[in-house]
Amino acid sequence: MKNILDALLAVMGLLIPRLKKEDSVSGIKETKEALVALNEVSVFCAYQFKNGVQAADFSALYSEIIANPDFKAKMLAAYENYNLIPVEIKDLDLGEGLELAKLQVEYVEQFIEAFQKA
Ligand SMILES: [Ca+2]
Ligand SMILES: [Ca+2]
Repeated sequence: MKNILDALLAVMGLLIPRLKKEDSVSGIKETKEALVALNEVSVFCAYQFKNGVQAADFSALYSEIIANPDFKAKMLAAYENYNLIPVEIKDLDLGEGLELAKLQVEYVEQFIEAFQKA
């Protein structure tokens, strides 16, 4: 599985710069930050919800945001300028779309790991 993902990521990495349009005005910074935050929270919840969903899981998420500076920074980055996301999506070219897909593929392994660990 890991080899397939690595190969896929390598191909995407090669294609992305070739598919960017010159007239693309806005990048995908804000969209990427939001996607990262969504994935980080989802991976965290995948671990927490393993034994069913309890109220304590949400306070665990809160504690994680407070206690883990890296996690907190990702949440803050997602919140900052999130209102620009629709503009970025409207200006999305194929290369940028693929870049977002690549980011998502990079998380697949973490999700598999989260669901496998009992
Ligand atoms: Ca942001
Ligand atoms: Ca763009």
